[in-house]
This record gives sequence, structure tokens and C-alpha cells, in this order.
Amino acid sequence: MRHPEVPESLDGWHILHRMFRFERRAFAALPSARREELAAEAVALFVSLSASPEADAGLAQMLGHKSDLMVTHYARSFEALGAAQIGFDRLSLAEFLEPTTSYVSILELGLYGDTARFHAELRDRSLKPHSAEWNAEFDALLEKAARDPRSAERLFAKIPSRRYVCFYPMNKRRGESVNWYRLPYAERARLMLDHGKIGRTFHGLVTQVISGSIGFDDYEWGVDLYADDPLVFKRLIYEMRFDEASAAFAEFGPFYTGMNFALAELPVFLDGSRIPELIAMPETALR
Ligand code: 76R
Repeated sequence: MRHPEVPESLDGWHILHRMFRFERRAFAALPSARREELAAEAVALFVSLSASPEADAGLAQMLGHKSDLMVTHYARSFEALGAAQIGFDRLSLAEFLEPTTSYVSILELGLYGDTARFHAELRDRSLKPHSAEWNAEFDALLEKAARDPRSAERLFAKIPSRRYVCFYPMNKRRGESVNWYRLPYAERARLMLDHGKIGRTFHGLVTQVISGSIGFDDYEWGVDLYADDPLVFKRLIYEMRFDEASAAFAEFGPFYTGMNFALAELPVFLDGSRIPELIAMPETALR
């Protein structure tokens, strides 16, 4: 039975974020032919994942001590994520990459508004709430929402190709006196609507990927933000702190900030000869 307080969501890509420390000096000590071999083997794996409609892989050079490299995997199942993880760990390059942390989640589109509309529609049709018939009709409405091409496109969109990435996990507060999960549904729906309105003032400047991690990892959501200018993250996240959904209820985990780069630029990242670009430079494409 569906709990009347629970907003539905549509679920898409299964996502694994992995952070690594790169043993740069040990790698640099290898003969150049061996370095090239390791890099080529890794690029081949990432390119094959990203070329598939069933998966994607993204690389980012991270700033600070928390990690040097973030690998983002998208897949259609946990099995496929597991295979991607093992594929990476079997690379000879993995000897030089020490995992520091990771995050497991599933891309979600929240349906606060739609869930309320579905409830109203079924009420208007005089169905007994949560009867077998009600449940079947509710499922049908949900499936219809999932088939909406705009939703389908967002659920399985490839990793946004924008230079800067900011990733952090977060919770909605569940304290003794302030508890998101004890607010009435209508109140949470209103707060999420307001949240969306603030978010939309940044439409076009930022691409956000919200993934749910309740039951999978240490926080409740993973937030990936992608932009062409890192100041957009600072402005957007600051502004949201004043919005009630964040001001009263958001709790944040660690933030990870970095620069996405083209898969073909991995050899440049590994060699450290320059900062790898988002678009592969012609000379690396030739390697
Ligand atoms: O999916 C949609 O675009 C519809 C509206 C929407 C939902 C349902 C939306 C819009 N978000 C939704 C859900 Mn969001 N979001 C965050 C953060 O830093 C903080 O304070 C919080 C981190 C940012 C920066 C952000 C940005 N959002 C969620 C959820 C699920 C909550 C739940 O279900 O209870 C979380 C945890 C979350 C967090 N959000 C937007 C944005 C932006 C920029 C938008 C507008 C996107 C656009 O229109 O382009």
C-alpha cells in the first residue's frame, strides 16, 4: 500500500560516484611507453561505457585534498554499476588510484505536485483511497508520467558536459523539533514548489542532477551541479540557504568541486602536462 504522506518519484540512472587519490609521482616514475599504455587502456574502458546507450562515464579533476579524480558512472542497474566498478578496478592504472570515498544513488525526478494531483483526480472519481482499484489507477497515472518524453529524457540523460562540477550529499532534517518527515504533505509540496521556483531563476546557468540515496548511502540525496562558471554554484547555493526548504531543513555532507574533462584528455590529466580540457585537444585525439 502507498503511504499517503509519501511523494512519488520517477527513477532513472543508477549512479556511482567514486573519488580517488592519484599517486602522481609513482605514475610519473613509469617509463613513458608504459604510462601511455595504462592511459590508453583506461580511455578505452571509459569510451566504451560512454558510447553505450546503457551507460555513461564522466571524469573530473578535483580541487583540494579530498580527492584528485572523480569518476561518475551511470548504468541501468546495480549489476551494471558493479561491472563498471570492477572494470575500472581491473585497469592497470587502478594501482595508482586509491579510492577515498564514493556515493551510490539513483537519479530521481520528484513528483510532489503530480502525486497530489493524482490523489485529487482519484478522489474526484470517488475511488476508495488505497483500495486495489485506487492503487491500480494510481500506478497507471504514475506510468503515464514516466512515459512523458520530457521525463524519460531527463531520467536517462547523459552526464552533463559542462566544465565545472560540484557534488555533495544532503539530508532533509529529522531532528527532535524540526522534522521534514513530520510536516503535512501539502506543506512539503509547497516548500518544494518554492524551492523549484528559486531553482528556475538559474535555469540555463546550471544543470542539476538530483539522485535519491535513501537505503543506499549515508545521506538521503546526492546533488550534482554542472555549470560553465563556478560562481554560479556559490550564488545558487547561497540563495537557496534563504529558501525555507534549505534554511530550515537542509543538512549537507562534504562538498566536492572540480573540473570535468573529456575522456580523451585522461592522458593529459595523468601526465600533468597541462589542465585537461572539457573538449579533447586535437593532439590528444591523435594519440
Ligand atoms: O525537477 C525539477 O526541476 C522540478 C523542481 C525541483 C525538484 C522536485 C527542483 C528544481 N529540485 C527538486 C528536488 Mn532541487 N536542488 C537541490 C539543491 O543547496 C541546497 O540548498 C540544496 C541542494 C540545489 C542547489 C538544487 C537546485 N532538489 C530536489 C530535492 C529532492 C527533495 C525531496 O524530494 O524532498 C533535493 C534534495 C534538491 C536539492 N533544484 C531545482 C535546483 C535547481 C537549480 C532547480 C531548477 C532547475 C531548472 O528549472 O533548471
